[in-house]
Amino acid sequence: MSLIKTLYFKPLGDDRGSLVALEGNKTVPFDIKRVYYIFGTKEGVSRGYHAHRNLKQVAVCVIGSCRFVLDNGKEREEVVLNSSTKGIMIEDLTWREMHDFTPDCVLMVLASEYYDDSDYIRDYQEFLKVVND
Ligand code: T46
Repeated sequence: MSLIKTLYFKPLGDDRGSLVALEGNKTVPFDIKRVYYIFGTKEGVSRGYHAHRNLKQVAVCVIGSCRFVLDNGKEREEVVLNSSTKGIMIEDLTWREMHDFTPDCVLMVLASEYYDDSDYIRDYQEFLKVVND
């Protein structure tokens, strides 16, 4: 099974333009406790390089694009996010890296938990130990 789980959001368009609605436990498969967005990423900068012990997230590039790398300790896959109607699901215990941000990129992330610094695993060797134990 692929590591990349893509979610497609139906645009509710009319002749004025488009609208996408994301609802917890409906379009997004968890209760949404937090929303954050990443923008103004400098050229050549990569972000992420961590995993979470207990956090599910959906990431959508609402403007521009960036490339995600997901790694479960056994496989590594990548996907370009470049559409406001397409998102990816990021499960617990998945190492993530984000690269190739376009200057206009606005990456929106919906999260199942409140921010908790202690939930982060920032060392790749520690991540491998946790997933392989
Ligand atoms: C993830 C990827 C996709 C907060 O105070 N609250 C928050 O909710 C978040 C997400 C971050 N912060 C603070 C912590 C740092 O001082 O904002 C600063 C930047 O966060 P970080 O370096 O963790 O950013 P990224 O882009 O490396 O990672 C973020 C999320 O933290 C992470 O959970 O999955 O985006």
